[in-house]
Amino acid sequence: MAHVPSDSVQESVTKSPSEDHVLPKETQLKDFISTLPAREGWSTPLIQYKKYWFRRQMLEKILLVQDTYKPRTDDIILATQPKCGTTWLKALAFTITNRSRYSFADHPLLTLHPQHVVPFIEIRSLGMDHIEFETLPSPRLLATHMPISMLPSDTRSRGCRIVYLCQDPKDTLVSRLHFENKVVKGCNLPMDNAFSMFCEGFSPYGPFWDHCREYWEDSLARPNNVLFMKYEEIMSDPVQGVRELAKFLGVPLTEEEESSGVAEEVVKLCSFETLTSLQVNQVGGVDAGNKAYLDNSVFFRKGKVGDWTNHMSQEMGEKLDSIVQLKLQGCGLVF
Ligand code: PAP
Repeated sequence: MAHVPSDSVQESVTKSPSEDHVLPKETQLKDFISTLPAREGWSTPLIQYKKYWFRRQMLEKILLVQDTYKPRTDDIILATQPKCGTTWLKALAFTITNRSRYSFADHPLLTLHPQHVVPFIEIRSLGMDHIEFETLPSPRLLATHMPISMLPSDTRSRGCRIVYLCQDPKDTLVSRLHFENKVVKGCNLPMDNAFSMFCEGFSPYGPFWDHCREYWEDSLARPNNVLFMKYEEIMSDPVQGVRELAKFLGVPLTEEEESSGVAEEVVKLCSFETLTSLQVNQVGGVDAGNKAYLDNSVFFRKGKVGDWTNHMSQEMGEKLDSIVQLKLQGCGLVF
């Protein structure tokens, strides 16, 4: 019988939903979520669950997928915090893992948005109304923004492979602010407010540093299962990034592929320039509810490292850097 934790909010901060209770039905879930701390500031209020902040709908889904998503050993999970390069990672991983099926001249990404080709575990993906995970053929390529500690525990026991992509927090914040203001009708959040909230660890799926740190530490403990990548590193040597991804995903580039320039082809197809030149990524979109409309084009803005300098002061950048540095102290992860 499904039930929600009855004791207190505190319980939700210390125990995992998959650990100690059968998952609640949706109405019970809503009741449970209404007992959690909520805070306004972003375009919609965020709810705190186990130190992380989520939109209500996301949290409902996160709790539900503990029950509905059954990890398979060969699942590949692309994990990011929002605005850290999800779209790019989806394009790269999809192209790499499907390269024996599709030619570059007639590739699905020429007519499908990268967000369409890899479904999120906990979010209704752009262009996909309902995904029956069980019906997807193996190996499944899936995406998530969930912290690693909130992935169903079977992802670990079954040895699923996880690729985590993170990005400099300053650029992530800038990207987040633009996205929020563009997607949500009537939202016009100023940078100063967004900056203060982000620095407090109050952002969708934040605190930023805890999300990165969890994946980072797991990548050190389980290097064959968790690959930790940085947006800036792929950007500075994308061919090497493709090689690294292919190797980790169990489909390393062959000598023949190396000499025929397959990695370069992958990089070119998935580049910001190519993707933004395609009609599918320029027009259309979906109503995401809650006054939000997701244009296909909204996932492509600048695609540049260091754009933060155009949107916040040097002092703000230094302040955020020092907060993140302090929070990540001792774990070896630096930005
Ligand atoms: P999501 O987490 O909401 O799915 P995500 O894809 O992480 O969004 O964020 C979009 C960012 O990735 C944008 O960054 P910007 O706002 O700083 O410009 C977007 O431009 C960038 N992006 C999208 N596609 C690519 C790509 N092919 N190469 C590099 N960056 C990309």
